[in-house]
Amino acid sequence: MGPRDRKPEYDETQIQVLEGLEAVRRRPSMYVGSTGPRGLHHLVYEVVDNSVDEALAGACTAIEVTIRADGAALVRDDGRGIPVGTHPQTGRPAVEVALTVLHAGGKFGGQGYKVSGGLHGVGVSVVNALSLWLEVDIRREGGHFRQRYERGIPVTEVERVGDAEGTGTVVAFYPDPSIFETTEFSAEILVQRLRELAFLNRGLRIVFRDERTGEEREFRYEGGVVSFVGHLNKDKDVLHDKPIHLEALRNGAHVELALQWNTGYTDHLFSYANTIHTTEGGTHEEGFKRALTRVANDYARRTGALKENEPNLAGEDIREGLTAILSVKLADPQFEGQTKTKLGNSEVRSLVETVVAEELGAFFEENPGPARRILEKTLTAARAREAARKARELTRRKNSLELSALPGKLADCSQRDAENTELFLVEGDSAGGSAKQGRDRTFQAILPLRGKVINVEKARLDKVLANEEIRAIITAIGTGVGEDFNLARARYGRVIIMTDADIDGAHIRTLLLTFFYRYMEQLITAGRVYIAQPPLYQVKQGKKGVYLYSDRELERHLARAGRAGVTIQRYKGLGEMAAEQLWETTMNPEHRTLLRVELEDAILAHEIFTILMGERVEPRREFIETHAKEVRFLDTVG
Ligand code: 0RA
Repeated sequence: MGPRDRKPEYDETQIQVLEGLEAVRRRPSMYVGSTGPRGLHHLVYEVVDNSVDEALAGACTAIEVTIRADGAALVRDDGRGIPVGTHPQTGRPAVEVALTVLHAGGKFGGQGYKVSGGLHGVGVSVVNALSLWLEVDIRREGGHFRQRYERGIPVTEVERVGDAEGTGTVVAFYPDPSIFETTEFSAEILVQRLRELAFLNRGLRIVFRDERTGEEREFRYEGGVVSFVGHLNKDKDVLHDKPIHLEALRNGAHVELALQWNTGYTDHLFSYANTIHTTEGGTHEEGFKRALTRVANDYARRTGALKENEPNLAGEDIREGLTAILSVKLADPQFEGQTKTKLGNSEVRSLVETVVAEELGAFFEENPGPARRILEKTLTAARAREAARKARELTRRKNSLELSALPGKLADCSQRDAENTELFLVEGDSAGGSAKQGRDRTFQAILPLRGKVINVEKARLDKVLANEEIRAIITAIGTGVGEDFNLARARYGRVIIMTDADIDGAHIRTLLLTFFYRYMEQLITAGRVYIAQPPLYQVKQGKKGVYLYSDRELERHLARAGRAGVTIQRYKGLGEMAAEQLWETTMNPEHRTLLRVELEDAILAHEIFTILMGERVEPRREFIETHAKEVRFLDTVG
């Protein structure tokens, strides 16, 4: 029965379908997170996840993702093909049900590692509802079938357009511009996620093609998470050549872990549940950390590296310089937390702990060389931590003495409400002076930075905490750092980095961002770190003056206004601006633009900071040459 044979207004399933699609279109953020770039790219991930499911079921070997020249996205796989036969409950072709009924999902009652919660697994029907058009192309049962939809509604039947050999699915779609702020896909964002998926699904071939530019990439990692760790450590000096790998399938759950220590001072544990990056951690991380701490302490005691009267090694010491990927796949993951990226299944904690303790214990026994080097590093870290503890106590506000402990150069605000207040970290004394004069002192605090900000990528905790500028920042913000970090203690709602628009300013900004990323990551993920945007130019024409924030704005302005009688002032530094100007252009919430620092893509951020601030010079030069002006992990906030 085709749509023309039906009376749509009386057809209950059809009405339900329209209502369902309408609900998605009315509140898209509920389904894909946002209508910004994040939500846009989520559409592609949603389709790709279905193809990955086919791969996990052993039915698919390759996935192709293409951004077509017209800007549409296309995902092709060689899986079994979405079924086209009649779906008994609705009397409609199964593929149409999958694409129009919310939560019908790809699989009808199939098992496997189904993703639930979070934003993933909302179903291809959501992608369909949010697309201007979508075309699905299926090869199955010897036939080639096709159907087209517009804004989620079928505009053709499922048509058999020919014969076909083999099986597979192609989904092509163009996001609805009336829903999304932008419909331009970013090759870089897609590549990042596709590579991650290839790492997390060992052996799976994922091809990316950007027909707008001709770029083509292929990802396939026979080493899976081991390759992933190798990739993350590629610009680091490592303590043992091969990442440690362990894997187990127990109680229907799959646990896989790769870990490798490097000579650095920070730890990088990236955990996943059903290939979703669990940035808020959860039970799998807890189980892993417990096991690692236990195994290392047992080993240190047994070998006599730790005497009976000495206290246990702390988890953070053991994890110093560790890069690890922990991936669990389970049937019914519970995602919790603010951003639904915290794994909640309690059975996973002991499962991971048991598996890791057994296998890692065996590794330590069988590989005394690496074990000894890791242990030595841990002991050094423990000593440094003891030294740092003292430094840190000075920077932690605890009691009624807190005010006297605040840095002397901090010009605090009068309000003490941590929601609406702002801390400006300002480069240089003269800009600091202007900012102090220009600010609204009720809610804006100024901390001028005059000394050198330490590069935290190259220094251990004790050194970092001994740095005067870092200490002032930590004390002013009030949250503590690392394991002690507590967002509830933040003294300000926003921390705003305000540096000059030159190379030195960019350098200080990167140093500060590296510090926040490595020591106060949650401040960033909570969306509380910003970058001020001072104007680059003031253009005057007669009595009228305007501020312009980029070369592009300047060009546009001059094209419109003409050049007659125009004077252009270029600001070299914040210090050149009068207090009133700084307030009007950069600090006044009514007029300013702030960039919010986003760290959604932790892997990309890790790579950028390692390259920008790490030991190796060559990758840094290459990076700067190819990405001279971009600050790619930043998103604009009006
Ligand atoms: C339902 C059932 C089966 C496969 C799929 C859906 C399927 C969905 C998508 C979405 C993108 N690519 C896909 N490939 C397959 C299993 C069908 C069977 O058992 O033959």
